[in-house]
Amino acid sequence: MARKTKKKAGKKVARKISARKAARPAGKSARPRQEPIELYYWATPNGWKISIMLEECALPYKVHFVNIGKGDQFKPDFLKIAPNNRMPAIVDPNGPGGKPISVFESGAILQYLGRKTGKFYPKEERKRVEVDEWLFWQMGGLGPMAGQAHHFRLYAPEQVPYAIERYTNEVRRLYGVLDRKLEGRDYICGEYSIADMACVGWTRPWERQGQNPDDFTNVKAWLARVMARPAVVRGMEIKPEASEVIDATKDKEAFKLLFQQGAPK
Ligand SMILES: N[C@@H](CCC(=O)N[C@@H](CS)C(=O)NCC(=O)O)C(=O)O
Repeated sequence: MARKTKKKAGKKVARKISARKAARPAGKSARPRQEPIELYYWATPNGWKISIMLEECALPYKVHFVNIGKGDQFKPDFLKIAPNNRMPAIVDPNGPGGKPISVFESGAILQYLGRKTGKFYPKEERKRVEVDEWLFWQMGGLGPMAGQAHHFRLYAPEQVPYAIERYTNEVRRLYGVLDRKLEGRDYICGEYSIADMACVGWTRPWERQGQNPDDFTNVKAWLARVMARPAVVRGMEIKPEASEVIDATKDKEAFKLLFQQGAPK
């Protein structure tokens, strides 16, 4: 279990998580020490992808909460590493050539960490292509469509039946695609990979997307399998202080910020 310490710096809360120290076989030279990866995160399906991967790889990391309900995603310092003003993002102090690198877009971060560690991202080209296909399927399909379903079903200030129907149906279609892919497999691409990590947070809230998991028995079993992994549980447990969390369905300012281009010009 990763050791956790918490410190408060003004309004920001950072959490430092150190990796489990693997016992080094006698006679093996020490690898350069991995300094903690800086994780810019909020507890959402896209944020979880990265906290799960960091936990699965037992990499040391430090969490910077990007409070998207309060507009942290528009702060100039954050935009330097995440020009799309969306979290997650990371800064790896031990990037290529031993120099720091920042990465934004959750799919790119998963691939980067997979290449860096050699874990959960196969090296063999055919297998890697398959993982990429399902990662991009999540990035371009399941994530955006489920996000729109959440928006129109739960957050939109007015009921738009056309949009609710369109996105609920599209998510249903995508669940069907995933269900067929999972037939006879424990994980999306056979072995557990970054494709599973990308999808789990987006299928967990199936209820909010108007779906019935009993219609997709392979997805239901896979979700239970992935959710039972201790690293997934730890990755999804990382939460800001309750007082920092704003419910955009109830808070008008947060709603404007998130959904009505409330970003400072
Ligand atoms: N394609 C991006 C999407 C990231 C994204 O949409 N993040 C959301 C939270 S899940 C966010 O930062 N929202 C802030 C906002 O909408 O202003 C990725 O996968 O990294």
